[in-house]
Amino acid sequence: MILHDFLPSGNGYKIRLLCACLGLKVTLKQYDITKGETHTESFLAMNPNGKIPVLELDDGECLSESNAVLLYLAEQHQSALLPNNAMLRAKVYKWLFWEQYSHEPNIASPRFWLTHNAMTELKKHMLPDRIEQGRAALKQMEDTLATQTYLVGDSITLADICLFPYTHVAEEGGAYQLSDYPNIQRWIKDIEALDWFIPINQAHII
Ligand SMILES: N[C@@H](CCC(=O)N[C@@H](CS)C(=O)NCC(=O)O)C(=O)O
Repeated sequence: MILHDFLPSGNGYKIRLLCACLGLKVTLKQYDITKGETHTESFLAMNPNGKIPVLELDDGECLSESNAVLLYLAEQHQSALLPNNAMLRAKVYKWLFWEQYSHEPNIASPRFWLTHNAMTELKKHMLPDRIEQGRAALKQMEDTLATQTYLVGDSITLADICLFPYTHVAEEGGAYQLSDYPNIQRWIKDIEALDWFIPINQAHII
């Protein structure tokens, strides 16, 4: 498999983490999204949305949307990261959908604007509201992690693989302080201690 990716991307890192956890061999092909490298004709043929990550399977089929890729790989490998129990599975879905609407736009986007010189007047105007919503999102994770080890109970699931990437770098850009969220800090340390863990800037997976 080939993962079309950009190393600082949390969306790409979700898939790299899952491949590391499942022991899946994947080759990274990197694109500089700051130079528009995902808007070429050949890239748009893989993902008309012009965004990494895209997972290219061995038969040439391409799948985009990080959380769809997580679900596909976990199902293919019948991983316990996607529980069989219908309610637990639905709770995993809940966090994946929540991430795309309530977490990623408020935590990942400001990080990118602030660290990649991508601030515009419009984004400056949007920033305070995004930060307020980002703090509310982190508070929801903080409260959940006060009573359980992981986001869906006491075993790691896809919900944690999905939420870890942008949460652990939330401070980059200066919009958030993780010291305000001690349960999240404990959860980050627990995930970093897992034997298959790889850091966000590691291009070689297994
Ligand atoms: N909802 C998508 C978001 C993907 C996304 O935002 N990708 C960004 C990098 S993290 C990108 O490729 N941006 C380049 C562009 O929009 O030109 C997912 O979860 O995969």
